[in-house]
Amino acid sequence: MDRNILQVYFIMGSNNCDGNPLTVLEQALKGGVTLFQFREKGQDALTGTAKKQLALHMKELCQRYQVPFIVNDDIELALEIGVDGVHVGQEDMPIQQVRKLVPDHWLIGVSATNRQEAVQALKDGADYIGVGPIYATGTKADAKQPIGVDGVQQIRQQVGDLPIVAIGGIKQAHVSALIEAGADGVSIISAISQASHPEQAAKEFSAPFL
Ligand code: FQP
Ligand code: MG
Repeated sequence: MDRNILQVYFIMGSNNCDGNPLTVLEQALKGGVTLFQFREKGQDALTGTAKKQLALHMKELCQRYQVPFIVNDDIELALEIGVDGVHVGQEDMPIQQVRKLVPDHWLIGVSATNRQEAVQALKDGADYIGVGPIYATGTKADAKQPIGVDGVQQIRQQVGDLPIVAIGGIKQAHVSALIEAGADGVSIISAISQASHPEQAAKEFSAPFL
C-alpha cells in the first residue's frame, strides 16, 4: 500500500459529532484528510439499515474526494456495500479469516497496543497497524494504558517498514514528534469531529506532512 494515505487518518461514527455526521465528514475531506474509517459503535450508535445507509452516504462522499473508505469491525457490512478496506482489533475477527472473506486488493488494518501484538500483526500480513493509545482518550471506553511516543518508537524498531498509524488522544501539537518516532501518520476522531471548524482542524493535522 501507499503509506502516505495514513498521514491524516480520520475515524468517525454518528455519535462522535454533535451535528450532521455527513457535514462533518465533508468538512474533514475538504480539510485534506487522507483516509477515512467508518466506526459506528458505542452509545447511541446506529445499527441495521440506518447504519448501512449512513455508511453508503459516507462512502459516496469519500469517493467524491478520492479518499479510501475503511470499515471498522463489521466485515459483513463492508462486504455488503463494497469498500477499500477493513480495520480489526485484537478482539475482532482474526486477520487470516478476514483475508479469506474479502477481495485481495482490500487493505486490512490491525490494532496493536504493544510490541508483541505488532510483531504478530506483521507476521499475519496486516497492511498497516494502528498503534496506541498514545495518550489517554475519552472516545473509547475500553482503551488500554497509553504507550506514549516511546511506545511508537519501540514498535517501529520491531516491525521494519510496516506502515504504522498512531492513535489515541492525538492533538495537532503531537504530530511531528510521532512522525519522528516512526509513525507514518496519525488517526484522529474527536480532535476533528468535535472541532468547531473540522475543516480547519483537518488542515492543521495535514500541515506537518507538507
Ligand atoms: N487503530 C485504528 C487505526 N483504528 C481502530 N479502530 C483501532 C486502532 C482500535 O478493535 P479496536 O481498534 O481495538 O477497537 P474499536 O473497534 O473499538 O475501534 F489504525 F485505523 F487508526
Ligand atoms: Mg475493533
